[in-house]
Parts: sequence; C-alpha cells; structure tokens
Amino acid sequence: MKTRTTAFVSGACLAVLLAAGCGDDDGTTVESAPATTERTDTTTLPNPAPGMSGDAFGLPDDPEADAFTYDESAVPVGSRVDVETEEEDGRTTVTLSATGLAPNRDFGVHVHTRPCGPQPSDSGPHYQNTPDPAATPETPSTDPAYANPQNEVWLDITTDANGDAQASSTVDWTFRDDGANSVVIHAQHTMTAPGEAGNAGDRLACIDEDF
Ligand SMILES: [Cu+2]
Repeated sequence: MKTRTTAFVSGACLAVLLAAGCGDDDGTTVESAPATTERTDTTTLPNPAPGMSGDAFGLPDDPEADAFTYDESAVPVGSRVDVETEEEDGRTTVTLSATGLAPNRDFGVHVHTRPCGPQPSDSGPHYQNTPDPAATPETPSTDPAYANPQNEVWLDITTDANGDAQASSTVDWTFRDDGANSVVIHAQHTMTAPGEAGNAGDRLACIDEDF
C-alpha cells in the first residue's frame, strides 16, 4: 500500500516536471544554461553599421565586400555607400548616399550592366533602357540620343568637406530582369557632348547591386 502511494506520487511528479519542473527544493540541480557558451562569435560588428545602412568599400579581393574600391585615395577602404531603388507606377527612383569618400571632389556615378569584378572594366557598359544600336562591347554608346540621364541612370555627386554626398534619379521605366547589376563611381562628372556622352573618366569603385 505504501509503495503504491510512492509510485503514484512519483508519476505525478514526472508529469508536472514535463510542464513546469519538479523537486524545486534543490535549486543546485538546475542546469539550463550551456547554450550561452556557444554564442561568443555573435559580437562581430553588424553590416550595415549603426547610423549608415549599405555597404563598406573593400578591396577587390575581399570576399566579404559588396562594394569595391580600385582607388583608395578617392574611395577609401571602409568608406560607405548605400543604394536604394524604388519602383512605382512604371517609374524607377535610384538614390545613392555615400560617406567617407575624398572630400570636395566630383564623381560620376552610373548604373552598369554587369556585376563588379577584380578589374574596373568587369562591370560592363551603362545600363540603357533603349540600347544604342551602334554600341558594341568594344565601343560603348557615346551618342547623346542614348547616353543621357533619361535613358540611363546617372547619379553624379560632389562630396562635401566630410566626403559625404547624396544623389537621386528618377526615370520613366523599370529595369529589365538581371539587366543591371552594379553602380560604378567614376573620376569626374559625366560628359554629355556627342562622341563623349556618358564618359566620366576612370572607374574608381563599384557596388554590386541587384536591380
Ligand atoms: Cu559609368
């Protein structure tokens, strides 16, 4: 009779244990915290860092980076860029914010067709809504009828004393799927005359962007 009662109590205790714990008269047996010892690697800095969304520029061989500098004096490693794209009613607005670039200087900025790569030329020509029929891979469009900021996305900037700048462009079309894959920062503002339209000097940096 007594052993049966003991067995009953033990069973009841087991049932309660599943829900809320049992035998709480001995707190030293509680061991529920080993999981916290596995989390020491979560202290790495978030990307984006607080205060600035987007990507930090790294060197072209940095596997962690989504933005690459080919000229560290103009676009230092660790300077930051954010590209936002908004499509609404068949129109597209692209906004660029950069911080920490070389101060007080002009840059040309465009949306390009191919992803960034180790070489500045890897990002290919400018994305055009209506492609210039005269353009070839060797001779990109320089016809102002096609190489203009209505048919391409231009985001030229001039940095302030801190190296910060913003630009925004709205066009009356949307990107073709996988047609545009990067934003390239060039050495000077974009030219517009026939034969040189769209040129903006050397490619200093590139941002991978999935438009
Ligand atoms: Cu460009």
